[in-house]
Amino acid sequence: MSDKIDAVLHEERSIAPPTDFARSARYSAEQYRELYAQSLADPDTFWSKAADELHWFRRWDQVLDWQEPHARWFVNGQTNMAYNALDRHVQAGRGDKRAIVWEGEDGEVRTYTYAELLREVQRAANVLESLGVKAGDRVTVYLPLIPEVVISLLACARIGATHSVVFAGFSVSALADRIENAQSRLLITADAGYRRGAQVPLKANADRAAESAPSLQQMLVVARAGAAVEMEPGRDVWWHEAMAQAGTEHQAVPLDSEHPLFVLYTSGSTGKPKGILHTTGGYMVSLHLTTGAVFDLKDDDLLWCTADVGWVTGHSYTVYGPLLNGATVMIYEGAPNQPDWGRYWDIIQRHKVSILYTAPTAIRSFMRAGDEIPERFDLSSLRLIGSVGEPINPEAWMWYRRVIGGDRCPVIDTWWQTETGSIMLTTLPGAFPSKPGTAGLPMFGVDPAIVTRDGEEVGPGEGGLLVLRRPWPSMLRTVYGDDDRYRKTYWGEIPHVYFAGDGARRDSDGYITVMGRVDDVLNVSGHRLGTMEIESALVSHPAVAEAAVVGRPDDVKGECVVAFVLPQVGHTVDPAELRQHVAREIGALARPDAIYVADALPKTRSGKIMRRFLRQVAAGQQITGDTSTLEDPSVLERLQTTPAQ
Ligand code: 6R9
Repeated sequence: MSDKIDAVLHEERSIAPPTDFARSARYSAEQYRELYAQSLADPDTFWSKAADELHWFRRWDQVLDWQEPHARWFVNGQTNMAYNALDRHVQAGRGDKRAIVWEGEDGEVRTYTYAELLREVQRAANVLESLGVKAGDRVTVYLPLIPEVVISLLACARIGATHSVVFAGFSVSALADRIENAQSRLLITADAGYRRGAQVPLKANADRAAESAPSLQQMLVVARAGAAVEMEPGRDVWWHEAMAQAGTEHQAVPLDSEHPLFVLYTSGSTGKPKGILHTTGGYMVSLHLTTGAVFDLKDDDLLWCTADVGWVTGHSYTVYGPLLNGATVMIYEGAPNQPDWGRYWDIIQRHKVSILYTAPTAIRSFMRAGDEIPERFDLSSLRLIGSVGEPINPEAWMWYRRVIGGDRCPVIDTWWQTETGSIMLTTLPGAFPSKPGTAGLPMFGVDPAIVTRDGEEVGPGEGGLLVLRRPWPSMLRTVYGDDDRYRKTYWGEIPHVYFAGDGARRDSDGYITVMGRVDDVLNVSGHRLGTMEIESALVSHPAVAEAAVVGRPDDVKGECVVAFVLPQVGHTVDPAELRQHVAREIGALARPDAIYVADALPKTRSGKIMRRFLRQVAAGQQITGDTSTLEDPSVLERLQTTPAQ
């Protein structure tokens, strides 16, 4: 893969930041430029200043010790994540401020002030210690999106136990693999969780996983759903019983800056999931900085990041980043269509959410359901809306801005990864004009480049591989238990730079557009096309709500374009017209050879389209490979019997 990726979709729109927003924004364009320049020219000063905004039990001796590919940040510093996220605010007299507003799928609402959350976390830290959990031990967390998940994470961080969250939608074997890989001694779970009204038997799953995970010694079980479960004497403890007995005093443990904070598993395109390891000090500093800057946080904001805590977005921008900033977060337990597609808008209206951070897959589902649904609600409390997780198609971006943002809220498209820990690329709201579908500029200290396989930079507008040329505080430290895989995957592909695995291009203003995973690139008649651009062209047709594009081997062209499309509700897709539309938007080169009109696409539980299965469908092959991370495996069966048009 030595070639460049052709950039074919020409998006010319640029939307200036609203004047009101810009006037009170944290950063102007000039301030950003000055600080960004400093962050590269004098990183020691820049990062020392950022770290000094937090509490350290012992100050660091050195900002960065870089022995490629291993970084140590804030060397020999001692701090504590939970202390900075909670105690610091309570001690400063902000204990009465709301930390969490939580809403269950059934409508129950619970709020925690900072003082209340601190008490719960202190109790939970005492519970963990009474179970014998010590700094350095691993704790797997398999919980629904309820306040106890936040309390568990912070309690682990408080005592120095390394948490490993496994999304509650994952299967028994996925859970067992992750417990085993992390060698966790404790599992925190619940009797059951709710998913679209139905109960998910978490404790029963955990019991089965425990059979093949010998490291596991104990289970702490939250009573969430009143489900009947078996409690194994000597191994299983009810959360509420243990919490009732625990004291509310607990001193946060001073931990080395490089103390492991969490492991989070992310699927590689091949092989077993990788346990991405993050440590304490650098992650904390990056999260404190980026949450304040990117979301332009104000004291009275209510920030709603819709991601489950099972994903990195939930770790970073539901839990750690906002709490480090003393912000109030909205957390909603359930699905966006419970009881109907108006649920998010109802939550925003009732709780007066001011910042919404969600994923393109959700945005496209809302588009598909129709404008009339959000239009029934008062969304005027919103002042900023954001997107993360996938490339956002320009049409979805425009829809998001118009229908949800009322043509008033800046839209931030944020590119980052489980591995990067925090937001790497975005357009700071209020400082710069946004371009639909384009993430934008690097965050402080981030040094991106677009290169060929040989590491040579490509010119403006040309597509290539996205790399980061220097370490940043919240970068992954290794792949848990497999440092070799860390070296090879991230620092071994292209010499001396971090390889993100994504294709991207940079325009003459320096804005970077991320075009998707490099594995998803097509080669049509010698032109390398990113799937995202063809998908964006498809979605810009009024009859198409969502699209996924893959390549199919072709004798003549090398590869040809195969499109899977979901019709917009109330529309029918005319394949001939759609082909013409793509040809008009991008060029004849990208015209799909085959179009499948589908009722759903195969997605992971975090909403990312799994194109490798679509490639198999398109080629008429058997489905092979691990389908365990799919939200709904039956989608594949249906697609296999759908005729291509
Ligand atoms: C935070 C998160 C990472 C991959 C990443 C890229 C894709 C995320 C994106 C984006 C284009 C954006 N991605 N944000 N692509 N524009 N704004 O999603 O982490 O689950 O590890 O996924 O998601 O392909 O490499 P993670």
